[in-house]
Amino acid sequence: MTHRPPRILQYGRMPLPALDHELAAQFDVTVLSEQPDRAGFLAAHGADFECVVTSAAMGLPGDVVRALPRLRFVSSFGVGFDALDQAALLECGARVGYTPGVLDDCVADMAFALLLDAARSLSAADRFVRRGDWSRQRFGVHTRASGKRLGIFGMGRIGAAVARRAAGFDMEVGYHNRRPVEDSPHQYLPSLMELARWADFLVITAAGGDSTRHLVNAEVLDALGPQGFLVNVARGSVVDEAALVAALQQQRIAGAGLDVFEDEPHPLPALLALDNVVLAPHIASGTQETRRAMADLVLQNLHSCLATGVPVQEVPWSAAAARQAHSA
Ligand code: NAP
Ligand code: 8YV
Repeated sequence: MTHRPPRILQYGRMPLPALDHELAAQFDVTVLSEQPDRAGFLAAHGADFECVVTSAAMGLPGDVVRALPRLRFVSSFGVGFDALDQAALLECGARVGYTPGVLDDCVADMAFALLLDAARSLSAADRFVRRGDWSRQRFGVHTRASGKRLGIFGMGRIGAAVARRAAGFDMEVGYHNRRPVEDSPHQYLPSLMELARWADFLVITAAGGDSTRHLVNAEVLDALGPQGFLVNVARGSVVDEAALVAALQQQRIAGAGLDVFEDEPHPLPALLALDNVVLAPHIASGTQETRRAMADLVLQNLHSCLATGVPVQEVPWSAAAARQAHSA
């Protein structure tokens, strides 16, 4: 008897092409984004799928979840789950796996790359040399990063990795979360406003979603002040991007380094015209090593779900709902 591999609905192409190949080799995969009539396909075949693979960037909207009446497992490439429709997934009782931990170092490295670039105007210096301006004028002097105050908004896994790097730059670290972290050696600031007022560099590593939407607004940027720098490697939604553009244009803050934007892949056009901001296309986890580790965890979560019903790494609200259902 031939053994049929399990059917998987892949929401779109994965951020590591090797993972597309591995999924296709191990499962019977249909890529939803490649169906000419997505809604028609879901209406005709939605009931055939128990497993979905997606990514933090693509997410999983409620209309797709609701079109899959037998959905049991989701495996997402990434740690952010703000683009997965939590209500729809809880409603259908699917167990949701994700990839925390394995990307902390690379995302923290990127936070420091953006911080140093913004402070020392490295990207602007590169443009200056390439334009041939060096033989005509001086580049100017910029801002020291070592020994300054680093404010971390979101002292979770990635925030802690940023704090560890700060030690190498002799920086004093403060942070804000909704709750202080037990046994943290760093100073807790009870509000984001106080953290921004205290910090020279404000690095955002808090989760995205409704609870953090636009928390970094014009008032917080003014608290950071004209000598202060903002770095965002978390989610664009945490920052009011229009307010940030105004603060950068009016030099009410000194500069910014951004890996994430409110409407990806469309940063506000005004950002592109500014020399005091460094822009990256959501690549903080984008190294071969880290994307490989994320891909391995996507596969492990899938195999574990199929073998035991439970992913190796489960999104907190999915795990909490399963615990509750178990104890009821
Ligand atoms: P984590 O360990 O869960 O940390 C998230 C932190 O955010 C926690 O310290 C949490 O503390 C804080 N937080 C959440 N909601 C908050 C609120 N309303 N106010 C204040 N603090 C809040 O997550 P992680 O693994 O470090 O990842 C953090 C985020 O980075 C992810 O959610 C993802 O969006 C982003 N990310 C981006 C990239 C990229 O490529 N740019 C890569 C990976 C991750 P409390 O719960 O105590 O408030
Ligand atoms: C992903 C991310 O690479 O993990 C996350 O939350 O934002 C990044 O690591 C990106 O979302 C691709 O899915």
